[in-house]
Amino acid sequence: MSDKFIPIQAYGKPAGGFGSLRGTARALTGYGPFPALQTLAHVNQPQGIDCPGCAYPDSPTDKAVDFCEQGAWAISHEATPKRATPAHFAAHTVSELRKNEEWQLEALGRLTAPMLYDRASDTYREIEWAQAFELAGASLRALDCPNRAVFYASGRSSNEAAFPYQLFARAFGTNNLPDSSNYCHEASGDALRLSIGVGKSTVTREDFEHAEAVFVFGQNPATNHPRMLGDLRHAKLRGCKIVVFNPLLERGLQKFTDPQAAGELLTGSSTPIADEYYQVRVGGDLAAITGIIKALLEADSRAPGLLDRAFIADHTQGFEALEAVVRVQDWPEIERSSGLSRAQMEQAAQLYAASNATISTWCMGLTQNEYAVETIQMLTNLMLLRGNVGKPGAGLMPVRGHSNVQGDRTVGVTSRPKAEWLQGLERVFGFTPPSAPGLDAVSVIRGLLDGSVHAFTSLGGNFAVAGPDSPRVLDALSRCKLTVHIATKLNRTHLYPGQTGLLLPCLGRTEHDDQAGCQQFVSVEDTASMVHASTGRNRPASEKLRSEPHIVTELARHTLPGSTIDWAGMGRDYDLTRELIERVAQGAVAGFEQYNANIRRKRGFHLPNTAALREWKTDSGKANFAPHALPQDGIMQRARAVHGDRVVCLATVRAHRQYNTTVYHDPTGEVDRYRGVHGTRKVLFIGPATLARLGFKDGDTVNLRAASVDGIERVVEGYRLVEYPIRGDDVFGYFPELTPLSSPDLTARGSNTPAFKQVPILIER
Ligand SMILES: Nc1nc2c(c(=O)[nH]1)N[C@H]1C(S)=C(S)[C@@H](COP(=O)(O)OP(=O)(O)OC[C@H]3O[C@@H](n4cnc5c(=O)[nH]c(N)nc54)[C@H](O)[C@@H]3O)O[C@H]1N2
Ligand SMILES: Nc1nc2c(c(=O)[nH]1)N[C@H]1C(S)=C(S)[C@@H](COP(=O)(O)OP(=O)(O)OC[C@H]3O[C@@H](n4cnc5c(=O)[nH]c(N)nc54)[C@H](O)[C@@H]3O)O[C@H]1N2
Ligand SMILES: [Mo]
Repeated sequence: MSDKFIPIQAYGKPAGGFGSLRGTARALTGYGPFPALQTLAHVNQPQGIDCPGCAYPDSPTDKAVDFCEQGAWAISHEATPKRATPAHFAAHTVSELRKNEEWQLEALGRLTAPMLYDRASDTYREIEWAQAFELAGASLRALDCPNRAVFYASGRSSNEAAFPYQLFARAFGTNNLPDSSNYCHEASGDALRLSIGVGKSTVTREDFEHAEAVFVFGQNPATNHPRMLGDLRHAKLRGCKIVVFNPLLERGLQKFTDPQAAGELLTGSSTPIADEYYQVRVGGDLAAITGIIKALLEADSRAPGLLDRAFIADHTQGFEALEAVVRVQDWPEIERSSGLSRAQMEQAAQLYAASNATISTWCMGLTQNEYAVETIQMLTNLMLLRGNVGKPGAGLMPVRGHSNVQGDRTVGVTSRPKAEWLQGLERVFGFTPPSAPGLDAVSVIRGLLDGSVHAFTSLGGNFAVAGPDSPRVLDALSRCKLTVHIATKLNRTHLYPGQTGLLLPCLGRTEHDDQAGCQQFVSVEDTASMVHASTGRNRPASEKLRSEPHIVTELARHTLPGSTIDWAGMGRDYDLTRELIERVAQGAVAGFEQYNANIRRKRGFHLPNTAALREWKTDSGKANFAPHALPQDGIMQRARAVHGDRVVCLATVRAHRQYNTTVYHDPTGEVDRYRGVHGTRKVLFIGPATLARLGFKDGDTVNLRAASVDGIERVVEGYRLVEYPIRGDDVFGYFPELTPLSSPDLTARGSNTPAFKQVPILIER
């Protein structure tokens, strides 16, 4: 990234603190004297802007400041003064632009005008909006079947954009509505729906004030949900126990100085976060949780009273089956598979048993594994054993990524719609939507590779770079008849246009959205199911930008000329869209009654969570214990059977200075503060024992080759090995650069989430 190579240094300080304040200041100054500072004052405030950074809930009490360093970077990059103008595109062919790294594309700044790819000159050229819509509509109508088209959504768009988007796809005739959730928390939703009848968090931010223990699995909140660290710190100061499961010793989970707490900042003190830090193996959580359940059951049989028998009897089914499965798992196998000792799991069980209200949170460390659904169900089993669902201070909390990924799902963006939702669409709009499931993200990859997908539309995101096999998927996109990208910034996926290739620039969430003289606001749902308004204030980056709802509805109007749906109305009056969502949701999603009135309340409204109310919308009408034995086979075993025991397990993670595929350029060269990385992203963290076993040493430069079993070569070159305190054979590095090593065949069972944390690779000199 920068020419200056600063060696990797261990980060000895607590996370947060002045480093975080300095980082925030860099976000503000690195991009000039723009509206970002004013903008930040409104972030996550009532009547303000919802931070596009992450989906962590806002503070339920009034806080003058409720954003973080990472949010400041996300916002300052949207509010950048830099522009990727038509002149820039005229001066650089698409082939030239492809030579840029991700951060360089991002650094070009905001897109300013609608553009069409011109094959003869290999450039994107400005066109009129009306022409863009007509071209897209004509190409879509020319497809031989609606299922040739795909409508991808990244979870950053508002409900008011996502709702017409899914309506458009279905009125066009397809459920091909993959979303970033397919790459992310799909396994959480699948596991929870089967176990407790609802695929969302049962926890609200208030619960953190009452929890006696919080178990944090596979999550790095200092980088990805910094406001959560504030909640953990407060909980900790009250005496709540924090128990972490993570193969990496993440700094923020060890020690944290709250940059919003003046006392700690000035005295240089910090709060230790984790009471216990269990370094599980990658993919070892299933075994670790099995061990904790086993220890709990054993302790309860010695001294009864540790299980919530009344809850188990009244609210659950399947307890005996769970007991039977867990009883036959032996400790040596559990220890080997989890990477933890029996004593550690017994200790975790004791901490769990001593708490009367426990929250479990998790993120990508659990979902992007082959046995993700099984793992999350075992975690749910553990929580059910002590009635930790549906009481204050307790519950299950998948911590979502994109700021409105949950809302997009709620308003219908999914390739597997519920029958009630489709019935609602039929009732309100008078057409019969397709009922066959559509393609999820990984199935779209296959469809692109085998040529059965002909048209690709995206509402945000960086589809190809975010998913497995990116180089092949990018090439396949350029063989499409149509590509349409609705985006704020240029990214690599846009640089592989189809026969008709459109790039449509939209307003960001921070920007003032005026429709026919009337200011509009949008709504978003956070990970705790709070739906609240977001009102942009900044002057749009260009006069030619259109809002996402406008672009989506105009695309629909031009594609479906005979449609009786009021597309134009939804494009200019978001109250109408909310009214339509409310009507479709009747009988399908509870909580949208009086949407337009409630969204105008100070902090919006909460969508009720049936499991949190102990109503179980499952097949059995109870919370289901879903037992799973330890797997006898797995991605790593299969790869080792072909490539031998030099195969190691690569988990791809985020650095501090990035937002998914968006890599930020920090002028100081900082890449990943808490892991001590400066100057380069091409590092591979590796444990001392693995280094020795494979005959390498710290600092060696290596190539990484996927231990593929499908005969396809996947290689990245020029990585530096960094010795890091990792136990066992797991290695770690950054996505998106390492994503080309992932194969679409390696996914979580059932949910088809790519196993981005379990990529079998070989390290070569
Ligand atoms: N600033 C910033 N914020 C973000 C994002 C961003 O890129 N930048 N991305 C957003 C999105 S879309 C998402 S989904 C979230 C992602 O948030 P996280 O899930 O925190 O992100 P990752 O970097 O993927 O971190 C995964 C964590 O899991 C650990 N881990 C890996 N494998 C395993 C395992 O098998 N078991 C266990 N127990 N742990 C494991 C890793 O060591 C790491 O700490 O963040 C959201 N917020
Ligand atoms: N190897 C590996 N791969 C992963 C992961 C991993 O941990 N490891 N994590 C996965 C996860 S959890 C996720 S969620 C996916 C993310 O996958 P995506 O959501 O597809 O990717 P992003 O990088 O978030 O998308 C960034 C782009 O969104 C556009 N954008 C930004 N803001 C807006 C807006 O307001 N409106 C519109 N229309 N466009 C906007 C910009 O053009 C920007 O370039 O990546 C997945 N890929
Ligand atoms: Mo995500």
